[in-house]
Amino acid sequence: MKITKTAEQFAADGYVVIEDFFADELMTHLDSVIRNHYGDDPDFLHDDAFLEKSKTDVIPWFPQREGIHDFDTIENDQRLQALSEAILGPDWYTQYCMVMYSKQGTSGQAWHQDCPPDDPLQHNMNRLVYTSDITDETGGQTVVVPGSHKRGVLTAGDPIGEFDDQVVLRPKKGTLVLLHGHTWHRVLPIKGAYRCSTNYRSAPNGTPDGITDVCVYRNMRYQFSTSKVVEDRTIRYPDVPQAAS
Ligand SMILES: O=C(O)CCC(=O)C(=O)O
Ligand SMILES: [Fe+2]
Repeated sequence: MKITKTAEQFAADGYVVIEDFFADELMTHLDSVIRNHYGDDPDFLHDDAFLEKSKTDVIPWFPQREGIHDFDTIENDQRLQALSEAILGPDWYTQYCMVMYSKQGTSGQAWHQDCPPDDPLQHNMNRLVYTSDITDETGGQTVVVPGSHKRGVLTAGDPIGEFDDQVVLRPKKGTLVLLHGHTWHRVLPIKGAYRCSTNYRSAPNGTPDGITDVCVYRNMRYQFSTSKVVEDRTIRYPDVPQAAS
């Protein structure tokens, strides 16, 4: 892996995919820790209104906050740290390690930006690790719009519509995906038994800790800490002209 080239590619595209980054045994182990934690039928954390409006069906888990250390190996990986530093600059920091789990038949995630791009320099970076294969059969593919981290705010519109220039990613077991928080991205519906990714969220030095508290969807800006829609972005069509009486 050429660190400088990878960082340049990230700067241009707003994401980068590196296959076979993590060893198979480590992935198998973490996948089983994740499956054991969630069990067969985990409950959704968010309220129904959020699930309905956001078209987002993920159940987050923060293992390190519960004293589970299995996930530290990735956090401490020297290659991942060097790559993070090359992209985020000196004194970048880790925000948290979050597992995101979705059940079979759920809708994945609608298009979003993890944080508002109002200030282009303030952003998070997702360091996504996949502990099992994501294929067209399992569903749950991650979809990105290359270069969209430089296009400002995600356009309002259909929360799950397609973009002409979208690219579908099918990360395999052991793949690392680095994803800029302003890049337009989504997750397709889940067809397999379950779908999970583990995100080691990070940010450049000086980025506020709560940078991802407000998420931008195509139909709203949503604040997680207050469970509130802070901006309605639903497209309103002009009124049909009234016939003269
Ligand atoms: O799980 C994925 O592939 C993407 C998850 C995501 O949207 C994120 O980590 O912000
Ligand atoms: Fe995201």
